[in-house]
Amino acid sequence: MSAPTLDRPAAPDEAALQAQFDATIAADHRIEPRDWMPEAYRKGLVRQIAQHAHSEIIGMQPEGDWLLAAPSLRRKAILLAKVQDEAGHGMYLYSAAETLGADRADLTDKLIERKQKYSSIFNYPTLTYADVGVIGWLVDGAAICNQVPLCRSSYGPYARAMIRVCKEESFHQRQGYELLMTMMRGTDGQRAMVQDAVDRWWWPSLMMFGPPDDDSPNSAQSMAWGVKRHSNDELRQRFVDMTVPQAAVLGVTLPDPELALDPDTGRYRFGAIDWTEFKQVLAGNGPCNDERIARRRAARDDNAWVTEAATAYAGKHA
Ligand code: FAQ
Repeated sequence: MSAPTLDRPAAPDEAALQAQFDATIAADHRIEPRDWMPEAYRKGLVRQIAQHAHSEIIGMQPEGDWLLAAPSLRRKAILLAKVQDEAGHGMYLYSAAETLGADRADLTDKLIERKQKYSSIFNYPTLTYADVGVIGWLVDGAAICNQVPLCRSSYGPYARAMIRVCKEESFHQRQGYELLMTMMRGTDGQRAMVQDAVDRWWWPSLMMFGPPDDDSPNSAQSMAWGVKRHSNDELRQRFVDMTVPQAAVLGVTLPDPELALDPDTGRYRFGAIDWTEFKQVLAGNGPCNDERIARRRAARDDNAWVTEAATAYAGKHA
């Protein structure tokens, strides 16, 4: 440490800053943007928050495909509100990444150049309106399971963004379940549509929680820093335990013959997940990867003039 002068106290050295950071984490207090943080913590957060933000923005596409074909004005209004909410979630999350020094346009470029990921789940197509209900029930249900613990994440802006996001996701999950309930009270054809959608979305929903714990390179450090609070497998298990009784009430069969209650643990055992499919989707070879990225690229390029105009306007008023 350099000698203090009368004008300016010496900056604490890195070891002291690290000790202060460690103490904040150990006390389960929040790290805020103005606080010193290790570079690896900052980079890890940008990685996860950007992946999360991209997921919200790309996640508008599968359901957005049904906006013009919703079966009634009521369903259209609900879906429109939901898709708009996802855009809002993306914005809160990009703002949280900006507090870490990331640049929003740069993050979008990295998404489009496939240098950053978004959730595997959004690379599957929505073939019928039942898919809208199943996305609400299963995909938003999985997102809630994953994200409620993130409300206690060690990084303040991320944790606070998650509080509002989770409240909105909870509405999304309920609208999906209500839509499916309505369809299940309808015709045989509607019930078959719901079952078909459940068959297609169940396994990809389980993959949303990420690779198994013994193959998850980021989990240990992320949990030590209090960014993630539970492991991928623990959250996946919670989701299964929560969802199986809901499927029974709905009257659908989950497509896993090995799904059974373990009387010793009170939790549901389930079959093996196809991790080869997961890796293929992450590598860009899922059913809709190319389409999703192409549409995001077109949105960026076609609307560049809006960004330019808004930037010029803001510049004039600065
Ligand atoms: N898809 O070491 P881990 C939503 C990547 S939002 C794609 O276990 P980590 C709302 C992972 O990034 C859904 N990539 O990583 C909605 C890492 O790659 P990297 C998104 C995945 O970070 C609903 C590598 O694999 N939610 O649904 C996936 O500790 C309806 C190794 O993995 C969030 O992002 C995957 N499924 O744990 C919107 C929640 N899984 O970065 C519209 C916040 C893993 O090293 C409609 N994120 N990867 O290149 C998280 O909780 C964590 O980041 C995990 C992954 C759990 C996703």
